[in-house]
Amino acid sequence: MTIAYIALGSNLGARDDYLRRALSALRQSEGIEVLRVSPVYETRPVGGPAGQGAYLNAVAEVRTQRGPHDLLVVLQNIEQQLGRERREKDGPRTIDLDLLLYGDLVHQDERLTIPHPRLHERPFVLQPLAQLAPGLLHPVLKCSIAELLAEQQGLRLYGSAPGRELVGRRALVTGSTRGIGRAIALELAAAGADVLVHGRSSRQAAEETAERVRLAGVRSAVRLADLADAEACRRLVEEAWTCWGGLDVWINNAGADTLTGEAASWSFERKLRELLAVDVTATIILSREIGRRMRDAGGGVILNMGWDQAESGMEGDSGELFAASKGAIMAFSRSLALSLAPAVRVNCLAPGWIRTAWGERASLAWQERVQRETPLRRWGRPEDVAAAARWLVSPAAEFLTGQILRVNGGVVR
Ligand code: A4P
Ligand code: MG
Repeated sequence: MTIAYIALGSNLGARDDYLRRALSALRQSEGIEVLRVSPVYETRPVGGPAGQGAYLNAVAEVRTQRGPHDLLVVLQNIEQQLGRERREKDGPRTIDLDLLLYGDLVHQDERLTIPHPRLHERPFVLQPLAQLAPGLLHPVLKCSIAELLAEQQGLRLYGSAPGRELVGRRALVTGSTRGIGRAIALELAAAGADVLVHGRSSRQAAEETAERVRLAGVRSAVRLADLADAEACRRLVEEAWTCWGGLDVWINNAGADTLTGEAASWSFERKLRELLAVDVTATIILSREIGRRMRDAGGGVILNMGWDQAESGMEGDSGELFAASKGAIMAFSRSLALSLAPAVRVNCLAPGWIRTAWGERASLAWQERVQRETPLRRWGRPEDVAAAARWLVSPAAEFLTGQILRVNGGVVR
């Protein structure tokens, strides 16, 4: 799954109708999920023959399983469906769909150049793109979209750029080699934070995440530790703290996976012991250790990971197991917030049905149940949780501590 950005432009005929139809065709394309669309801007034509009409321009953010060439073919097919004729360079067109960015890919062949070669010099692309992702780093030029836009306007950003609200913050995310933890690590990096990646044993997976983090133009390093071991937890805090001379953000995301792989066939009691050790005891030890250091150093933010149904209840072994472990984390987080206020903020996220390793393989009955029980009618994505985490650890949330934020598609029971 890759996040890509697509530019839309039209300056012939019913321009807004062409944009609407192009977006609707994108939404209906298999393997493409339109996440967000920028405002539409009316813009003066750049280049091309004299006297052509003004353009409407917008940018769409999509999430896709398709490769970049495949995605380009989809875009060209939509252009064709909508009556695009290719005549002169930069001539008027009913619809133009360009692939601006495809993750952090840098690529060039005769069919496709990524990032789009003129992206950085065109306000009609940069302005709508900056509405969606001001902090996104151009993978070649290594400056943010907001900076590129300012440059086109003859301005220079002074101080921290928009969308880079965590510049200078040092963060650690436990369990960030995959799934939700990885999404959080990448999201904090996109906001400008340096991120320490933690994994249990796979150095390779951790290094891969760290490599991705660095592409956002920030520092990253890897620390491995088995959180089921209390001594390893204390060592992790010590090593992480000394790595960059302190930490500003600590996110306890790691949890034992008792749903997939070999663990799925463990006895109830073995699963319980594992969840209590990795989810509960480790979160408590880590947050107390790091919380004390942050308080002594003058401040910091801790974020823990609960579960929305720990409060409402869910039937079955997994419901009981996660209610006991995640419920404990949620209750503990409130008390710790009181202990560490006002210097350190402590909050908790309570995700609902998020499509991670288990969700990918869940039975049809589960898929239907998730749809039925979620008012927003879809699985949550790791990125949904990451977006909430980014906000909760940012200065924008500085008046929030001791809170539990449900990221669950609207379930209120
Ligand atoms: N191609 C290579 N890389 C890409 C990519 N990342 N995305 C190749 C899309 N296409 C890419 O494109 C020409 C060839 O570029 C394709 O065969 C593809 O394989 P095209 O869409 O057939 O032709 P075009 O649209 O004339 O070229 P292009 O490059 O899309 O033009 P531009 O640079 O986008 O300029 N003024 C305003 N205000 N608003 C506009 O939207 N657009 C243009 C078009 C000019 N002036 C404008 C606007
Ligand atoms: Mg084009």
